[in-house]
Parts: sequence; C-alpha cells; structure tokens
Amino acid sequence: MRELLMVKQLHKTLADYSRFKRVQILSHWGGDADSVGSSYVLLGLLGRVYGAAEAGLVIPEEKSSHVESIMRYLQFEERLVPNPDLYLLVDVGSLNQLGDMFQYVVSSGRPVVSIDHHSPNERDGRVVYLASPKYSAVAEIVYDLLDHLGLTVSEKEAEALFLGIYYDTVRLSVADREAAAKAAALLRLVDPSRLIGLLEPRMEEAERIARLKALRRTSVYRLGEWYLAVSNVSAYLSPVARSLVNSGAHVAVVGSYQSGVSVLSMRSSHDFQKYTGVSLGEDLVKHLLRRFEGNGGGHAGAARLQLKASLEDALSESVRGLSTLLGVNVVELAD
Ligand SMILES: [Mn+2]
Repeated sequence: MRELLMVKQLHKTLADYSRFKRVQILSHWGGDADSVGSSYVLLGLLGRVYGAAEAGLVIPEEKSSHVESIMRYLQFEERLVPNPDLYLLVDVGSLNQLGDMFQYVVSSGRPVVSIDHHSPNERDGRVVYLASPKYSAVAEIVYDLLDHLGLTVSEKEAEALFLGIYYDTVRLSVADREAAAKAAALLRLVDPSRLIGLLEPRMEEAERIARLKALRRTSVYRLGEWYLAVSNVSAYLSPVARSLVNSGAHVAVVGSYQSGVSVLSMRSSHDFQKYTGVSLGEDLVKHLLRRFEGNGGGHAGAARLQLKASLEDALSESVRGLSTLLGVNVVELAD
C-alpha cells in the first residue's frame, strides 16, 4: 500500500458520492490499457460495493485499437450514462484530454472526481483530485483500494489490473519493487500468453489502408536538424501520426476536415522532446489557438486539437508554428 491516506480518501469519496447515483466514468481521449482496465474494476465496485444506481464508461474521441481488443476480451462496452450525478475521471492527466466531453463535464455543475497517477499541472477548482505520482498506474491505485477493502480479486479483474500496470510501466521496465510485487500477485490469476497479445492487436484493414494512403500523401519538411511529416486522412489520425514518427519523422501532424472543423493529431519522438524542449501540447497548441478559434491540448509528445479553419490553413500554420518555436527555416523536401 503506497498511499493509505489517499486510498482511504478514495473509498470515502466513492462511498459519499455514488450511493444510489448515476456515475459516468470518463477516460482520457482514446483510452489505454490503464484507463480501461482500471475503469473495468471500478465499474464493478461502483455497483457491488458503493451501491451506484448506474455506471458506465465513455472514452472520448477515437478509441485506440488495443483498447478495443481489451474491451472485447473483458466483455464490456462503452456506455453513456444519461444525466449523470457524478463524473469520475480515470487516468485523465489534464482536463483537455477529455476532448469533446470537456464542455459537458465542466458545464454540468455535477461533482467531478479525478483518480490519477499524474500530478495535475493545473488544478481546476471544479475537480476533486485523488492523484498521486507515487503510483505507476491508476490500476495500482485500484489494486490498493481492493486491498484496503479486503476484497478478493476475480480472474477478470486481475487481468484488467495487470494489463494497466504492465502497460503503464512499459512492460515493467520502469516498475519499482512495489509495482512488480503487485504485478506478480496479479499474475497468479493471469495467463500471459492469452493476455499480453491484446496490447498489440491485429490491425484492422481500414486502419491499414488509412496508414498506407497517408504515407502516400505525406509532405516532409526539414527544420534545421529535425524532420516533420504532415498528412491528412479521414479517420485513424492518431495511429497514422504515430506510424509517421515510427517511420522516422521527429514530428508528425495529421489532419482531417470534419463538418467545418479541422481536427489535428500530433506526435513527436523522444529525442525531439528531449533536445528541443518543445511541447506539442503546450507550445504548438498555444500557437495554433492564438491564430484560430478552437480547443485542444495534450502533453509534450502528443496533442490533439480542433480548429475552425480549413485543413490547408491549419496544417500550414502548424508547420509555421514549429518553425517559429524552433527558430529555424522550413525547407520542404522535394519528391
Ligand atoms: Mn495511466
């Protein structure tokens, strides 16, 4: 048990706020093994232990593909709870990561509780934070909550929590002894040969085609020593941006135009973040939001935003913005 006080507070908060109530759990956009695994166990607890009238999980924006396969495996689906009495944010590092759900949550006037293992960089007065960066994953916090309640973990719950810890510790490579001990305890109920493959699901054909077509449409720019890849797709923005970085781009910006709004997904490589200090979620998003109406956010290596602009303008302003932030000229690479 890392933080008994916080775990007790979490128990008390859930007990106080959710009895006979409708609870909407929200993950950060796209979700991941940690947010979804933790939510799976919390949904069970809300019903069995805390007496919630109704509870469901919503993942804002596009679900990442490993999230789909984990949810299919655990046999649960997203559920929008109508008119919820409580919002429970799971693994949501900053409110921007709620994407298009942000407005619903903050304008609802309902209590908002955030369970997280990132320390919130800007605390919002409307949110009750139960967060500690001492934990490697929310799944570890939920593990401690079960332990505190003296509950035995079912096989499915063990699988869900193991996946969360395993994923957020980058396959245990950054886990400390305590996280490892929890993973080991959970492993007694887990068959890794069935479970771990869920983190790398087979790519769906539509995603494969989106990625390959995006490669064909990609423009490449050199900004000093850094390479920027820009492309557009109609769906799968985040996986396409990730695949461009995996292909060698230091930064990828992928856009899509949807009913009057340009949506951008951006990713950058570790060396870019480390050596330039440029944060996509902070610096580039701010630059773009000064030029266009819209909203968005993210962190150093990943960001997403919606802009009231044509896709052409949004993409070219992203290129200009990076050039300004890096203080170097842009050169487009010819075919
Ligand atoms: Mn997490």
